Amino acid sequence: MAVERTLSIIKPDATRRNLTGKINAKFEDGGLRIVAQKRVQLSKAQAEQFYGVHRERPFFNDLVSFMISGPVVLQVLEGENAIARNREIMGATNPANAAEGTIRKEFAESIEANSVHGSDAADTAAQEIAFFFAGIELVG
Ligand code: IDP
Ligand code: MG
Repeated sequence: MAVERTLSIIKPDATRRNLTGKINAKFEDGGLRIVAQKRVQLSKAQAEQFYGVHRERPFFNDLVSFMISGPVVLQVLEGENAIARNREIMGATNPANAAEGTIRKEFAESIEANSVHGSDAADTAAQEIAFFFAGIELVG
């Protein structure tokens, strides 16, 4: 196993309900370290670019509106197998399918307002981290 970094976003449904600390505890209890974190309001252009891979999907416009409906917490998580590990801690995209104890099972409101984003592979993790963080912000 290798130490990896992955991008996490605590989404507006969760920041609105003051769940940042509870979600961070899931990451830390799951063996991941939060090595960078900042709370921001995304612009429409940033959300569209970030989710550009989903541009042709029917839910794209709603997803962008949701992601700019309130502040998000951008994070870099680090640990052994962090990319896959974070996806396990998050749970399935649709909370109806998420396993017991996962963030989405416990906190998600819907398939769209599902509380967290996590990178899905090494290349997207590197791209997504670089999209939101400068090298100087990553101290490990
Ligand atoms: P992921 O976040 O589990 O990687 P993706 O398929 O990459 O899931 O979708 C990105 C985000 O788009 C999801 O987290 C969710 O917020 C939203 N989304 C995905 N599928 C649907 C859908 O069928 N309806 C509404 N929103 C969706
Ligand atoms: Mg995804």
